[in-house]
Amino acid sequence: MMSKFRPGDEALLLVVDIQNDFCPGGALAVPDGDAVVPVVNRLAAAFPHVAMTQDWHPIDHRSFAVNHPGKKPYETVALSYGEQVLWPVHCVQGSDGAAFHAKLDLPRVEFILRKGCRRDIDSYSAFFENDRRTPTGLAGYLRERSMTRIFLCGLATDFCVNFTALDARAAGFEVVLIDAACRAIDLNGSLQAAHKAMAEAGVVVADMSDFGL
Ligand code: VGL
Ligand code: ZN
Repeated sequence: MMSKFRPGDEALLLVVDIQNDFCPGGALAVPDGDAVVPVVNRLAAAFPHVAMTQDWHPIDHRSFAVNHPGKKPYETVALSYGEQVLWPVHCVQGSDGAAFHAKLDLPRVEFILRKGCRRDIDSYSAFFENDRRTPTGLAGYLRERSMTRIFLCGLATDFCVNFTALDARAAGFEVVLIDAACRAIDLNGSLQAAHKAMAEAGVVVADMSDFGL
């Protein structure tokens, strides 16, 4: 079969936040989130370089509704850097919920980026925290490794994957979204908005056959 993409040394598969809390039964379950696990396992075999992100919050994190008296999950608050959705407690540092899904089988992962570690700033994007200014170091890592293209999969399409894709484009990387290996939270039309924003930013959408899979 012809494959449209032949990821080489310049390409990274970035596996976003496939953690227990984002899978069915977890604290912030993404519908059907665990369905991406076997797809990502297959996909990773087509990539020389694979990295992962891990949402990794302290228990007193400002994105948790319980840390805002009177507020409920999925309401929003104004924080110093702008509007922030309040989430159920999820991906607490060191908890089972923060662990990667047990069926992920990615022995060649080279790099794990933990994000959302600062109490006062959430971090959807793997490049910048939600203040849009505090870098995570990922852009520097990619540049130092001479990687120019990032292929994205994981959870959730409309939050962490979307913000990562947009920041990657803004930083000058080519970005390919592998839709079949992503699932969304879809809060108030956020999935449609994310697809539109990514398309406008020049994110290319791929399916599994593009990798000969
Ligand atoms: C995420 C909400 C809160 C994600 C992380 O991984 O998309 N969403 N924290
Ligand atoms: Zn989070």
